[in-house]
Amino acid sequence: MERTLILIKPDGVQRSLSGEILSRLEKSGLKITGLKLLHVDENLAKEHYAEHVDKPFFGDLVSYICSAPIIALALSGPNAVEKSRSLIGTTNPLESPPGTIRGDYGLEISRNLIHGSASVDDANREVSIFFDKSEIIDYEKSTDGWVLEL
Ligand code: D4T
Repeated sequence: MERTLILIKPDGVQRSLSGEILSRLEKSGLKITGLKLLHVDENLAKEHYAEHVDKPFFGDLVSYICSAPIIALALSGPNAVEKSRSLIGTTNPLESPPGTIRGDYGLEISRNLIHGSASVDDANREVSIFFDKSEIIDYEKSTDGWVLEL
């Protein structure tokens, strides 16, 4: 089953939106298979955002993600990457439609509340950065057959 990495960024946690965001993701049918609160250090932030190292916003991005605790979660399900990205919305909250997490709760690109892996390859890399294998739990729910045609 496909898996993706979601981060509820420091602004999401500080604004007490963690429950709301988790609830939206969970209600989609995607399954929480990893979950933790952590304070990202500079090394982890630089590894996670390595693709942006040459961008002008890189320094601010690293200090923002390190500024307060975040919640990391692994979500599993068919097309988990694409589905969660559609629930999250576009990078800039101003352009993100109502009904998306960023569209409903964000105002600025540099405070966009949540990260979701952009591709399956990114997801595999990012899940392994944030979670040890032993922290990912695949399990069945009695409702699986009501979410998916098994
Ligand atoms: P993440 O990676 O946080 O899920 O965001 P996206 O996948 O939607 O967007 P991204 O990788 O292009 O950007 C990563 C991160 O950088 C912030 N950002 C981005 C910023 O502060 N200023 C900018 O001009 C851009 C393009 C927002 C998300």
